[in-house]
Amino acid sequence: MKIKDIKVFVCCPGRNFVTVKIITDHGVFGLGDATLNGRELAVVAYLEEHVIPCLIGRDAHQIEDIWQYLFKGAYWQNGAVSMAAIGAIDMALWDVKGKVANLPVYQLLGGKSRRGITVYAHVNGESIEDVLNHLGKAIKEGYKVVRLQCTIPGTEGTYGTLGGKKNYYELQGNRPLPPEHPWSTNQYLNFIPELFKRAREKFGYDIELCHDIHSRLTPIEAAQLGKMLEPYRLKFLEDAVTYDNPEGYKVIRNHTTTPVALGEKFNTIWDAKPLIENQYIDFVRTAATHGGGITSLKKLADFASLYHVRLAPHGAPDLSPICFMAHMHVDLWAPNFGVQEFIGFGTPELNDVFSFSAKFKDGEIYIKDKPGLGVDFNEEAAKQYPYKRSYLPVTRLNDGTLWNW
Ligand code: GCO
Ligand code: MG
Repeated sequence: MKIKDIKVFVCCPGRNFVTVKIITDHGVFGLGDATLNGRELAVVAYLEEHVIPCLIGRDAHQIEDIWQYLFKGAYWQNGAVSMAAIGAIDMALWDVKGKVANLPVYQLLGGKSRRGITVYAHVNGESIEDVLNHLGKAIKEGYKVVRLQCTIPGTEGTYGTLGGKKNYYELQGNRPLPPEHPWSTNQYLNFIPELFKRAREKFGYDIELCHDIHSRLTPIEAAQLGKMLEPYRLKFLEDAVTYDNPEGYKVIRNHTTTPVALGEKFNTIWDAKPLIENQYIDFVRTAATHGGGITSLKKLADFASLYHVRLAPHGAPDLSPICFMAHMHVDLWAPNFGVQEFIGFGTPELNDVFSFSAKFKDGEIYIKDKPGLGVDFNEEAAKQYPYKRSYLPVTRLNDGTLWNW
């Protein structure tokens, strides 16, 4: 079964997505997500100019060889742009294989290890009261794990909060240049323990809680925060510091028993390797799109399992439903799955372009057994939502120094 054609679509049903469609000479097609938030067209060029011409005529069944060919064969390895391109091709090939085998992808990985996929919801607000109200609603809806983010008083545009935006804190569109947000570590460290204290006072310890620092702290500051949060027993603290220096995570580990999650920006298993083998982290958050596809996640899961590290795949809205469904299959299979980030099933615009069958019940997601990934892409609908150049924000300290957003 040969690869006959590969198409790349860019659309913006609320935010930008890059979608890859691999068409085989048997008529079967597969879909992949190549979205790299704020740098979408770089991946399109990488695919169209450098990847697709090499793949036409190749055997669509040789997923592993194609992965190696695109990774090792390029000489220039790693990097978010190239790995998003490889991730999309890889997902699309697993989709094709599943359709040909007439089996859902999780069956090809080894079958189900669990009944449903436990997810964590985003709960955010402009004040502690606001967050607690939303947390109460999330618990009523059935969530068992929730991530809490709150505006730090005086710090407009705090990561993870709405700050006047209607739907989602990172909602894109018509941003001619990156917006800039202020940041004060001191105010943040003064405030966050109170948020979790109040959440525990009001809702007790049955609900599992997480928090995303979004790489705003230094290792010793993150260690301090982890220690201050110990009485509130978090499921994990996410992205405490940037991951470029794994030793930073050693500092955190040496000072606190608050569990740590990392990896939404990992592009390869080698990014994760020192953090996992030194047991500096508890959850690895690599996404199929940014980490080179299902083939990569399969290896990462097996490697992580040797060190009691569990998967908590990235599930932000800048990953398309194709990546979401790829995660559903990996999560169903992986013996060391932990929890899946989940931001809901999407807006009407999104569901106009992408369709998939999944339902939420009692904190878990269940997918319908369909051959392949079980997701569809409506090319005609996508044309109604043309690409809009857009950026993630940047952060500056009060004195103007550029900081990690
Ligand atoms: C998360 C992430 C996202 C990222 C986004 C960047 O935990 O879901 O941190 O919110 O900021 O994916 O494009
Ligand atoms: Mg995050």
